[in-house]
Amino acid sequence: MSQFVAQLGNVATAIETFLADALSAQEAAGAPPRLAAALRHAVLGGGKRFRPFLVAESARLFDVPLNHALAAGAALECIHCYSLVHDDLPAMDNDELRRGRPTVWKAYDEWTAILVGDALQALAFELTSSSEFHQDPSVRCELTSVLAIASGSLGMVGGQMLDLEAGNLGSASKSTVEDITRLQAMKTGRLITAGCEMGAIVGGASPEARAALKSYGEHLGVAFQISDDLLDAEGSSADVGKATGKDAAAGKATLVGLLGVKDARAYLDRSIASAVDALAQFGEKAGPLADAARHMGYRDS
Ligand code: GRG
Repeated sequence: MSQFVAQLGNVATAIETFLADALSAQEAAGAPPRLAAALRHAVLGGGKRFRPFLVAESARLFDVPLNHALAAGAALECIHCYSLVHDDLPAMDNDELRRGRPTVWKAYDEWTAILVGDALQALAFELTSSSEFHQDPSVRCELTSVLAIASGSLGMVGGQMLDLEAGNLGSASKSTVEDITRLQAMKTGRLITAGCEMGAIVGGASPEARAALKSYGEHLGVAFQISDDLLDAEGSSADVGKATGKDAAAGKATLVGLLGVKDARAYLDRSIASAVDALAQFGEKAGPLADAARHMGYRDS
């Protein structure tokens, strides 16, 4: 088993418990039961927890134990889960299957799914700003700021806007490689990069070390997205746990669609190599992060 797969499993177990506890605390404090149940459906029992892994492994480079990186990792996972719940809505991607189960709007209804996303976004910032998890106020402030910027108009939401705009207004067919890389860097890449930076913040990294992790995250984000597009083009729905073949059917602009599978794979390989190079200063300690980048070359879910 690669260092990446082993460590991803450790982080996933710890994050599952952390998130379950956070939701239980809200339930005990009186959160409405229907919302609480839908939140559990959205957040627990699925997901690779790849973004919390990035937070934990980036922080571990500075000798931060896993427990101390969980709140930041869980906050990032809350933003990610909210984005999936909203993306699956009929008004957006209109998906009925996510993580091998019915999407939240399908299992409940649309208004509940909208409120689940809203509640998860609020929970994310409750976690980054809580003194229970980080004593240093400047760490809380920086975590909150990095996550907010990566999530908003200049990051994930902005990228989603460009994507839906191109699809709904029919301009996707005119997209260039530059358009697609910018859109994907915002929609998917910014949260991945934020995970690496949040680990650096929790670890009190030097500006140089933080910049190296940011660069790693940017290349990894590109690799992640191309591998996701390849899975959509080539993977089976049962393996991937969500509908596949949707990009082509929806006429969505992707690098795989524009460059073809062979050139997209070459782009993927270059991104993986650049991600691994960016970790040079951390030596063997960055083994699981380097493995994570290499894993993008042979992802099956
Ligand atoms: C609704 C504001 C808003 C944004 C949505 C994330 C996103 C933006 C859309 C999802 C569309 C999509 C499939 C993007 C590809 C990259 C991606 C986020 C894949 C899913 O992430 P994984 O593979 O999923 O980490 P798990 O289930 O393991 O957490």
